[in-house]
Amino acid sequence: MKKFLFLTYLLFLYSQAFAFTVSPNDTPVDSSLLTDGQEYRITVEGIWDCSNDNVTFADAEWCVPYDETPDEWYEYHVNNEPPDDMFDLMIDDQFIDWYGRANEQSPWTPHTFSPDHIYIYDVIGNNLPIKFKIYDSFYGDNTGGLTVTINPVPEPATLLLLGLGGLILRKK
Ligand SMILES: [Ca+2]
Ligand SMILES: [Ca+2]
Ligand SMILES: [Ca+2]
Repeated sequence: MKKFLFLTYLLFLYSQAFAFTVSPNDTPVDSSLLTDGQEYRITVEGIWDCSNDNVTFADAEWCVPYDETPDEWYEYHVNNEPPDDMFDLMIDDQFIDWYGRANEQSPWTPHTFSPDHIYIYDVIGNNLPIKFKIYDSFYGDNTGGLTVTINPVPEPATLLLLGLGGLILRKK
């Protein structure tokens, strides 16, 4: 029983996901340290108001112009050149292809619009924090923000089941 409690405690420590808000301003936000070699899934959710001339709202990857139908989200490349995506949520000063999905049954695919504005990106920890920043040409007219959650992979629930399975096998 003691072993089980200790294992549960370890899993609890291991499963510490962290979540924070990235505001659309000039100041990057650092995550906590990511364990070296550990895989993590970054999930970002939400929209923010960018108020630039021909765009009002953006999520982590796509944006929508105020003078068009609200569901016509599109990609706005700086100087019309990918991969510099205006309003993107950048990781460590890099533009990335956030993975989206058309609905909950669809697989996550790179640079796909998510109607629920949830996107993911998997990374391997290297004992450093990850730097998040929203890209914009003018920050003074922005409001809102994006919520970032970082979870170790596999999910803690899977780890708990694996741990229990190991204990049961050992008792046999
Ligand atoms: Ca702006
Ligand atoms: Ca983009
Ligand atoms: Ca992008």
